[in-house]
Amino acid sequence: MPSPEPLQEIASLREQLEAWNHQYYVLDAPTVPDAEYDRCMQRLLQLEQQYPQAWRADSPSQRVGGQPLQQFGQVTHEMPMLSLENAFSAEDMQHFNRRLLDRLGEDAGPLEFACEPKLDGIAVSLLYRNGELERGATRGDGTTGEDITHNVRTIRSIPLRLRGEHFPAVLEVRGEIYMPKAGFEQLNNRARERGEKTFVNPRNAAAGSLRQLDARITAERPLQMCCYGVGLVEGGQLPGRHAEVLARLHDLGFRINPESAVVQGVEACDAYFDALAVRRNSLPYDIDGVVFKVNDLALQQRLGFVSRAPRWAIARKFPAQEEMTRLLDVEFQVGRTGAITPVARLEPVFVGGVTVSNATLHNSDEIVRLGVQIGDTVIVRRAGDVIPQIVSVVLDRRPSDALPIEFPDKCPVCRSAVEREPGEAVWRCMGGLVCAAQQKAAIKHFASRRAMDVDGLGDKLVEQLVDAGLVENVAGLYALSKEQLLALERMGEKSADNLLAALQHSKATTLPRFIFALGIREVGEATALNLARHFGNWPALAAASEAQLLQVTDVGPVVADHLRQFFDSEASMRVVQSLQDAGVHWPDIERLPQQELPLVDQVWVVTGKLDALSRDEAKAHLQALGAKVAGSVSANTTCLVAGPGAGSKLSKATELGIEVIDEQALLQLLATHGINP
Ligand code: 9MJ
Repeated sequence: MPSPEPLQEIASLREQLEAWNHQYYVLDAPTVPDAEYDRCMQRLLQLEQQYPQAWRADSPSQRVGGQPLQQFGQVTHEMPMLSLENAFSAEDMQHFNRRLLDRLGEDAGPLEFACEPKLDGIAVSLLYRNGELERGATRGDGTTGEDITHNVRTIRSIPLRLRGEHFPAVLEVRGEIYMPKAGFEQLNNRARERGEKTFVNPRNAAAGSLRQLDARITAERPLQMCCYGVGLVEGGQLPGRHAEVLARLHDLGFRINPESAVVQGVEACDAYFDALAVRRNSLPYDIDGVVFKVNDLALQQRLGFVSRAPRWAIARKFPAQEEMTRLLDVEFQVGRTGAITPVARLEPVFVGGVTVSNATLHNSDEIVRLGVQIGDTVIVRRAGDVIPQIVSVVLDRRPSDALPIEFPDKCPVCRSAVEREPGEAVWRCMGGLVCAAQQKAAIKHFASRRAMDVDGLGDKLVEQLVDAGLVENVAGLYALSKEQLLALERMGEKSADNLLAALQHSKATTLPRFIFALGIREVGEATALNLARHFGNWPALAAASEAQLLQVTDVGPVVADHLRQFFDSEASMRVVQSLQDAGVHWPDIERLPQQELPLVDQVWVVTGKLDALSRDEAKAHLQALGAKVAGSVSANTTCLVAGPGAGSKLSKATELGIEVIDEQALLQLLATHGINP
């Protein structure tokens, strides 16, 4: 028999590790560094190996997954797991409310509702007996599901033992297992790096991860569970309102959705729905609607069920973000830098709140990865303002006359050769400024608001000018005459005058705008600003060696190379000279060598949703002050800017004791350095 000390140590390590798990995965408030957690876990594993008689299924060491199963067992739910009726409009919600009041009597109104984001994951049931997790099961058909106990044990936000002492002897907790968006992206990035198959969306990734016979695989997947109700309850009492039950579940160690709210009356449900719809895409997980539940459990009992759904709940759905449609054709667009992008022409389909008839296919690798052909039925996704994407092909709907997509071996616009640099996914037209597509794109960029800001020079007009042979490059704009303009279709006297005035006006610019307007590859607004501040004037920049360019914040070997190529190109320099000859001018600016920038040597991270700035803008401003902006939080991070919806980066920063500021504080900091976005 082992002496009591190691057994005591095992018990206290288990308790400590579970407490940390709970803080980290349920409360989002880690208290110890990862290294300390890892040391304790190693110690526990070592002791458990030494004293196998101390083995327990609910030890935190078991969360890594045990021996693979041969197959899943079946579970018959003690109480059926119901589905939800759907609503698609405020009108449907009114009908729902009407039905409730018809059953309960007018004086029951206005009813109190619990509102919860409807997570798009896998519904599961967890059965706890005497506080211990005994069984986890999928919803399946509502009556029978699959036994996934071995997999749910690996999910850190699921307690293996209930917390506290007061809980029903038998408690079935229900909720949704899902994969947060960030974890999904990371998982797919890793799969892509290894040349493995990627998951279509977070829901499929969650389902695939749960359906593993080998729980060691599940253990490595970033799964979460959020609870939204109970099933079987025996030998104990729970509170009388749904929201109170959820609060109780939280006390017992479960994660519940922090967005949940209680409101009075159906109009307040609509307001909750509208507010969440706005924030939908900035939440760290996918939701497909809002679930509204009559909060009073006694009223729920009176309302009962219809067929397979409760009368007391409804799921109001957001417009779908994925729809099926047909791929009619693929066109190849040539961008400013010659990059050739395949664009899918689709049978118009209503998705994500708008009618979509184009989607990007990114590059030739993406076409291969999707295995898509012209004529295929495809699934199109449009989430928020992101450009629509094709996520997958419905292969069993492929028509017999489907055509493989052939990537062009010549530029579709100027017939120049196309090339792809080793390691790059993009093919480029080598025609440079000979290519009308590149000419047009370069001029559109030059004239755009954040570059030279030529008012009234829209995309259509640029196309007309290039097609009419009036302008070949940006310098040509300043040589345009009123007569030439008047000869264009739909160009009146007044518009011609306005355009000439706008061109004249644009000549007085700033050095950062001018650098940005040139459209040098990989030189965005932030880099242009850094270059301007570093060199102070154009001749110094144009003469800078690669080594000098590398001194500039945000400039790495690739950008330095693009810059040198631009300055070494006679054609490019001729254009710059003609612009200056035409009167384009800017004041030199005060040189701010890198060493003197206020945030030099600092590493910043930006996460969550910002209001006044986009994350990219915040990043650009920080870089302009000399900071490096990183994608993840580490011990080197100086400060984290966290907006609402910040997730794991915020936890990590808190854990590491790194300074965290909100957007307001960032704006103040920028203002003190003269940046007022
Ligand atoms: C989801 N999917 O988030 C329910 N759900 O309640 C929430 N699903 C549900 N509640 C009863 N928040 C049946 C399903």
